[in-house]
Amino acid sequence: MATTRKEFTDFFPQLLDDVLGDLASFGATPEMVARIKEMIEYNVVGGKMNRGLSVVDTVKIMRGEGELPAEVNTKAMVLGWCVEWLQAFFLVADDIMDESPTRRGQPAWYRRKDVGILAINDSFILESAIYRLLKKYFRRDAYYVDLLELFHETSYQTELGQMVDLLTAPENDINLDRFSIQKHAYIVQYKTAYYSFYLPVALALLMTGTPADAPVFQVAMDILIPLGVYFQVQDDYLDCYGDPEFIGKIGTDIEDNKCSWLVVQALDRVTPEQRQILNDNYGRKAPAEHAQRVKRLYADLDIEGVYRAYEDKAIAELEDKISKVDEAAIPRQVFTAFLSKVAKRTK
Ligand code: DMA
Ligand code: MG
Ligand code: MG
Ligand code: MG
Repeated sequence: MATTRKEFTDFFPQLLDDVLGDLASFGATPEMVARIKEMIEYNVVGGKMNRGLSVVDTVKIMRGEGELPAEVNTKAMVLGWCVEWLQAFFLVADDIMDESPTRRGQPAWYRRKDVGILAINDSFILESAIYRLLKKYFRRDAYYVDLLELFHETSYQTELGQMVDLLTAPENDINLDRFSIQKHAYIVQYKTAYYSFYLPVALALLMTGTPADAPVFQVAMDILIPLGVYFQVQDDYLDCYGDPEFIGKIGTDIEDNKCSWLVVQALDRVTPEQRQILNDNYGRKAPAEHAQRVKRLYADLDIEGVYRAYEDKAIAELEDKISKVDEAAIPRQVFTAFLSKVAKRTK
């Protein structure tokens, strides 16, 4: 049975207590503890939790379903929440860098009057909490160092992806030549696919006793990276076409001059006149007419239709890849469970 959001959420207070309790040994005053508590609750909870749930579900599938023994369940929950903590770290920083007004239906953390630039340091604290939890629950396990390396390497991958994402989108310097399908592919693989898709499964593999150098990690990577790329293409699509009420965030990719999948596809199809329109309207923070003009151009090029065709093809290719996985190495269900959560998502 797949883990429910309630089971997963019910585990959170224990981990929050762990992180807050541990602050005493760092000389934290009650005021510091209260602030960190508020910061963690604001940023770590409230998402879809698919990444965290996937860790627990993958552990269940790897062990052959059934209820997990209490100790295994606890460890899987901790790793799942560590992925959610990592996500919170990236999102707090991402919203500052993208100047996003909202996240998960509330003001982005840095937008709060009592936070502002402190949000940068708060993102570091969110990251550090991961290593406090790993130490508490895993330091005696043979694979502790493998967990640490995996979190470190995945963070590095994400940071490199974020760097290219931002370098490709300078303010007040519009140059459509910077955008390309290859550039987009690098950005989404690095900024999203590793931490959102490969990490949860790799953690579950380590937890269930897979040696860190086993070939199955590459098998998982070969499916989860394309799945993650598809997921970020959806995110780019929803930035423009999603309902902000429903997705909990207001899109900023056009205004931010982002190398989004939509603009890359548009560039592949524009006439010279249409390219000029893009050139004159993309990447402008204000007035809103600029972004509106870009959206009209997307409509003229039927970018939504291009997206739907891409989506069908991506799903078919992933299903084909999954069908070829050797069940003896890793159950296909690890991947089908993931794909079914992501395919045709609207949030
Ligand atoms: C997301 O990129 C990547 C990370 C590492 C948070 P994004 O800015 O498109 O995400 P969102 O649309 O959620 O702001
Ligand atoms: Mg963003
Ligand atoms: Mg971003
Ligand atoms: Mg986005």
